Amino acid sequence: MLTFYELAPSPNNLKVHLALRFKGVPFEATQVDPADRASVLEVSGQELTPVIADKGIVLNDSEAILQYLDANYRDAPRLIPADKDGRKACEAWQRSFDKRIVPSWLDVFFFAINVREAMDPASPARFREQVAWLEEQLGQSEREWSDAPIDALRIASWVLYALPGEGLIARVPLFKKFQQLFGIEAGAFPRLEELLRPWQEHAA
Ligand SMILES: N[C@@H](CCC(=O)N[C@@H](CS)C(=O)NCC(=O)O)C(=O)O
Repeated sequence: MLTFYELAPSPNNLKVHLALRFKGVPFEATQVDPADRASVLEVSGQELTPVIADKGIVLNDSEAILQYLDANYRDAPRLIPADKDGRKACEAWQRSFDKRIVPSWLDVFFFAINVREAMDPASPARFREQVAWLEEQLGQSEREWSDAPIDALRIASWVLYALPGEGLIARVPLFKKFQQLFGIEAGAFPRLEELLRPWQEHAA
């Protein structure tokens, strides 16, 4: 069975967790202590998570892992479009989305995990502004979001920190703190909540 070396509160790890659950790939998660990378170093030769070990192959880097899963679990639904144009559209979307959402997200995240002693008090509101932009995009976009699950997965791997759902909070209690700090009211972004619902299940 696939082994997933997981640092559960981290977004790149959440991305892989979501991908495994979306594709229905059975896996065993080994939780990584952020202060002790020995197991990860031993299995992969480097210290960063996520890492998977599967069928004699060891892989790090979340994007590489997603590509691997699509290439090696072909009976499961694809995450990333198989055609070049579809892939390019997803990459363009990711660039514009990351540019908007990540800066304010990072400030709150590093504060929540005690890497920063303080955060800019404006960061949660800045994050919510970008989420409002995203809600608008979901209403206006002519793209069919379900055509490229990777787009929704990428949204989920950032925005689930603000809208985690009970299952993710039960699995990783730190998500309660993230949810409180980001401060999004339930029902404020209905299109986004609908998009996130299956990913809340996959995250649990
Ligand atoms: N590009 C890599 C980045 C990996 C990465 O930065 N992992 C973080 C967790 S998300 C990590 O292990 N950081 C080291 C640390 O927190 O000490 C990926 O997408 O997986």
